[in-house]
This record gives sequence, C-alpha cells and structure tokens, in this order.
Amino acid sequence: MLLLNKQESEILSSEITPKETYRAFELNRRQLMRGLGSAGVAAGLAAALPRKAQAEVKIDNLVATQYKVPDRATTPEGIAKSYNNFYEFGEEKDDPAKNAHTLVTYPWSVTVEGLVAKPRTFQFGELFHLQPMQQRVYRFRCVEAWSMVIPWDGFPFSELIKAVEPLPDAKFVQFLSLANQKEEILPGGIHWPYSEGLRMDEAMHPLTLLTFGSYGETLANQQGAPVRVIVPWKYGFKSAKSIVKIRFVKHMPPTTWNELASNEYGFYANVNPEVDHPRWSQAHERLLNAYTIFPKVVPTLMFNGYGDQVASMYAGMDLRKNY
Ligand SMILES: Nc1nc2c(c(=O)[nH]1)N[C@H]1C(S)=C(S)[C@@H](COP(=O)(O)O)O[C@H]1N2
Ligand SMILES: [Mo]
Repeated sequence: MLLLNKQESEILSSEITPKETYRAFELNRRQLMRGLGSAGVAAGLAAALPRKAQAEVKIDNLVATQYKVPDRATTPEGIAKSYNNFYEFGEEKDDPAKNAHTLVTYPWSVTVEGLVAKPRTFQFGELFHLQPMQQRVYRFRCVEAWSMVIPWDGFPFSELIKAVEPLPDAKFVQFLSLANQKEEILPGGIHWPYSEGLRMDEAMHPLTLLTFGSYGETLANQQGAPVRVIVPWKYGFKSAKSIVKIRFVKHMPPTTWNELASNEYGFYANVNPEVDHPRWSQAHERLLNAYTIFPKVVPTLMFNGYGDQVASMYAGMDLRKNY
C-alpha cells in the first residue's frame, strides 16, 4: 500500500470500500506514516502547547473492577484516540485528533448548580481526587453503527451526586461542555455549548462513569479532556465531553442532537437493535477493535449488552416512542 502515491491509494480504496470503512483505513495509513517519520516534530509541538489540567494529577493505583467485556477484544489505544466524534473540532473522525490540541484545559473547573443542597465549583484536582479511580472496560456504541471496547478510568458519577445532595425536585441532570466553538459549524446549525442529559436514576446508576482517563492515562483532548461522562448502555452522543457545568433540573433539559433533529436523536438514546435510526439500521455495528480495512460486523446488543443491569429502569416505557 505504501508503494502507491496518495492519490492512487485514495482512489482505489474509496472505490472499493464504503465511506466509513475507507475513513478508518485512511486513518490507519496516516498513523503509520506518522509513526515512520514525524515523531520529532510532534514532540516539538507538544512542548509549545498550553498547560493541561491533567498535569496536576496522575492516574495510578487503579482499582480493579468486574467491568469487562468477555466476548470482545479491546480496541487498540491508537484507534480509540484517533477515530473520534467531537464536533467542536470538526465533523470528520480524524478532525478531533488533529484540532483538539487547541483546547485549553488549564485552569479547569466544573460548576455543579441547580436543584442541589450544596452547589459547588470543583477545581479539576478536587474533582479528580473525590474518589479512588477505577478502570472499567466498557462496550462503547456510537449511533453511527460503529463500536469500540475501551478501558475507561474514572469513578461512578453517583459519588459526585451524593456530594452535592440533590433536592427532591431534581429529576434530570444536564451536562454542558466547554464552548470551544464560537460559530455554528454544521449546515443544520448546531448550537454550542454541547448539551446532554440523563434522568436522575440513569445518572445515579452505578454504570455511569465520571471519566478522567482511558488505558491508564489521563484523557487525550480529542477524547474530551479533562473530564467527561461515559454512559455505556446509550449511544455515544449521550456521553458529553470536556464538561464545565453540571446542572440539576426539574424538567428534561434541551440536548444538542435532539434540538438539531429530534426524529433522529431521542433524549433516551438507549442502544436498541430493534429501533432503527430513520436513515440506517441499528441491528449491527462495525467493531473497531483492530487495524483492518474490513472491520468485523457484529449484531448490536439490546442496551449495548448491559440489559441485566439497566433494563428495569425502563420497565413499562415504550422504547419505540422513547428512543
Ligand atoms: N462535547 C461533545 N461531546 C461529545 C460529542 C461532541 O461532538 N461534543 N460527540 C459525542 C459522540 S457522537 C460520541 S460517539 C462520543 C465519542 O467519544 P470518543 O471520541 O471518545 O470515542 O462523544 C460524544 N460526546
Ligand atoms: Mo456518536
């Protein structure tokens, strides 16, 4: 493949593979090229970058947990950190890795406000040290029908909730990302800051992880540094990145994707192979856990395989209506 010049290889691979597969391939090729030549350049650039909140902290003494994915190989770190969705830094899967170095994560604080007895602004270091750090290997399923298996490092979001003591009226939690992007960049007009939300029981659920790292390292900017949430039984867009505000509210909060296209992106967004996205099936997913131009396609699991733990929260709800 390396014997072809760029143009030839692009024409060839874009003709024979679907667009998404081609992108993954193209990414792998570029990673290979980078590895071959530009390590020195990258190191020089890194030295000139702004300070990071994570410089204050270190992920060590990770607590082992029972959260594992027995049936699937873990996604290589290089794929997890170069094939991302972070629209503030571009629409293509390789844009965040290219552009998110401009994200300034120091100083960083997270304000918790709204219907809580103890509203508080946490400096990043305070939040990081609130609880011991656990590593959990989770399935991660994007609404675009690809998935990864990623070891995330964090602690249950419920620990933060307990620390601020929600009032009885708090029924939902809203997450707001840093407004990195001042302009509307999507043709349809996406509004910043990125907003996502969970119902209170979902936010309290032990699987919901306040996440500071992956693979035993603090988060890369493109993954939503320095702190994000991971909700493994829901489509990836529910897992807000680079969080600066957490708001406890009475009513279902407006969310970015739901506002953009409510018929495509519901508030619940539970992974569900039986409910198709209006433009594509959700029955299968491309498993991005190996460097290959033909990722394995596997059936998507109800609640992304976490049904035993989470299904009871939706008992009696019509999951076709509440998609
Ligand atoms: N602030 C913000 N958070 C975001 C997004 C985004 O564009 N902006 N994309 C979401 C989507 S669609 C997915 S699939 C995941 C991707 O996380 P990853 O790139 O770490 O795999 O982040 C979610 N969180
Ligand atoms: Mo996604």
